Amino acid sequence: MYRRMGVGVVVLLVALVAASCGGGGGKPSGEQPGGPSAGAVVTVTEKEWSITFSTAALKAGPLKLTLKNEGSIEHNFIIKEANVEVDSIQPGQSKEVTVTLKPGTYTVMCNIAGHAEAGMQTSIKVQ
Ligand SMILES: [Cu+2]
Repeated sequence: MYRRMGVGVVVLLVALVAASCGGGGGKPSGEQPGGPSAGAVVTVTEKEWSITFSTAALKAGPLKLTLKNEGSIEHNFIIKEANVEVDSIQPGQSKEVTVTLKPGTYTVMCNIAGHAEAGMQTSIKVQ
């Protein structure tokens, strides 16, 4: 049994080495071999009057959002369809929230009166 496992590991290693020596022809893959449990990290910058995601390529599953308020007044962070609400992010402050999103389109906004209307509303696509 141990012998069999040993052979399996060797075969796997050879396959990995072969893959990594395969030349520069392949495009780099964004997939991490560690598995999906790690979750992606995305920075969201809020200020007057915008909400900006560090990446537009959001994948379904656990997502760690770092919410940065780079404005000069307090803001909130809402993902409507996912019932995510982070209140009272002060100027210069960062808050972290982990969300698990399914594929779809979500409305992201600050719900302080007048802020969404002024531009602090956007939609994100999760694939
Ligand atoms: Cu706001």
